[in-house]
Amino acid sequence: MNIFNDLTNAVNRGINLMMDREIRLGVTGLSRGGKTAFITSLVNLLSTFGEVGTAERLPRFTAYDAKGISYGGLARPRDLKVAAFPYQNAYASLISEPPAWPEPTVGISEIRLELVYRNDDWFSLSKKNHLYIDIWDYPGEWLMDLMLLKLDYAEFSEKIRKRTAALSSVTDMSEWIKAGASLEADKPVREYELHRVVQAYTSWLKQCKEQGFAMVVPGRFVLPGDLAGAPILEFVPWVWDIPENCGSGSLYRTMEERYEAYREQVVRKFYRDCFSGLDRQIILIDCLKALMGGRETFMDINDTFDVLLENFSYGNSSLLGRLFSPKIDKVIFAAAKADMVTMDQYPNLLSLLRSMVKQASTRVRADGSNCEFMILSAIRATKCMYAEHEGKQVQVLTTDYCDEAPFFPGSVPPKWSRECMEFFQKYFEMRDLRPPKINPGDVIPEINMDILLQYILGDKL
Ligand SMILES: Nc1nc2c(ncn2[C@@H]2O[C@H](COP(=O)(O)OP(=O)(O)OP(=O)(O)O)[C@@H](O)[C@H]2O)c(=O)[nH]1
Ligand SMILES: [Mg+2]
Repeated sequence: MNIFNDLTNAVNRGINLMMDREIRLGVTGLSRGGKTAFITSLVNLLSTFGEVGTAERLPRFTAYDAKGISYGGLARPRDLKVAAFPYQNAYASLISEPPAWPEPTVGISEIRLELVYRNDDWFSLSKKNHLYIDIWDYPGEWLMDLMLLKLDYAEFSEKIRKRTAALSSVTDMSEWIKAGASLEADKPVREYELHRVVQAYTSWLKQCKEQGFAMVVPGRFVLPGDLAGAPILEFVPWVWDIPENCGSGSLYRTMEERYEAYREQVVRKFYRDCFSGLDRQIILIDCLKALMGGRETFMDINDTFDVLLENFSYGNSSLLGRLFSPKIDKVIFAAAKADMVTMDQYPNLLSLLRSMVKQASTRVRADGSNCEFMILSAIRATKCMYAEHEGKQVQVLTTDYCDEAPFFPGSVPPKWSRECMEFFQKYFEMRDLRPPKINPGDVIPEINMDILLQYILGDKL
């Protein structure tokens, strides 16, 4: 029965792919980058398709009216073993009193939605077409692990060794470096001693994460999920001299085996589950946070996305290609949480985003993918208004909370420079905004989601 179901699924998927009736949308973003907020808002919007007022709410999603789209409901997920994306919980927390942001994600989940739209082909018997949108959510901490796919244990160790040199003045790594130096790589593993070093290394990774660094690997060390306490997480990069005779059974070889097992059984599986076969990709970047973190964190994000995107397959998707080697034919880089700045800062924010992902986006484009940039807020927590200041009209932000006065957060530089960054760090007011107040049943307020919908769905309908 199972084999029959699997076969039916595979055949259905094949037909959907050939008919171009499926979009596998990859939502890519670091921890706290806004992935869950984005998916929640997207599902919320799609579920209003067909209702009165939707076209007016999404004026730049021109395909909506042109194709008479309506929401077809939740579709059968592709993988029945994966948890369902907790949309109802996320929406419930947004409309609760007081409203709360969706919880940080601790595992993988999937949601598959169906859209129904008018079939204008004169030769077709059916008047309706169906488009399935498949989205996966996951903890941002695990995303960085994708870079390990291309590194063996020695290369991984070398990468971390270089990082320790680069970050020695901005993070404190003395504990694990010192503890690790007393390990004997050519002797049999002594689990208790190794465990102490693993813990110290994990504390350093957590510190890096808190300081806003993106390259925190292995990601499962900071968020182990169901692997907590498993031996597969008991290794550290070897950043010390390697003795000549590290035979089988030695500490070095044992850690190498564990790293390889981690790479194959954890990271490759994660990649297969969440990222293989993507058609379209949205890359969410929190530019303001990166800039606030200082030069090293800003550069770190830049380098990180460059390395990360190497793991995806970009290019034009032909009919057969869709079936046998799917490629991402459209990528959108979005500066997330744009509601944290006033509208007059949007051009600068966009320009900052472009400068941050210059290398990565150039490569994506060179591979033949269509590539766009935009500013976005999936869950808009502020409104931009005019207020009088020293006799002039200036833009300010207001929130739904009457205990919060209108404020001007500050200006955003159009690109990175030391002076601009220092000015930004000193004067920009980066508030922890509370979510907007949403009445039950109301649509989640957002910025530019209609542009995004037109870009990712417009040509598929
Ligand atoms: N102002 C504003 N804040 C946002 C928006 N989207 C997300 N946030 C903030 O960013 C935080 C993280 O958003 P999430 O969507 O949970 O981020 P994530 O990428 O899913 O994070 P992980 O699950 O940890 O990987 C939220 O709790 C909000 O504080 C937005 O559109 N506007
Ligand atoms: Mg999340």
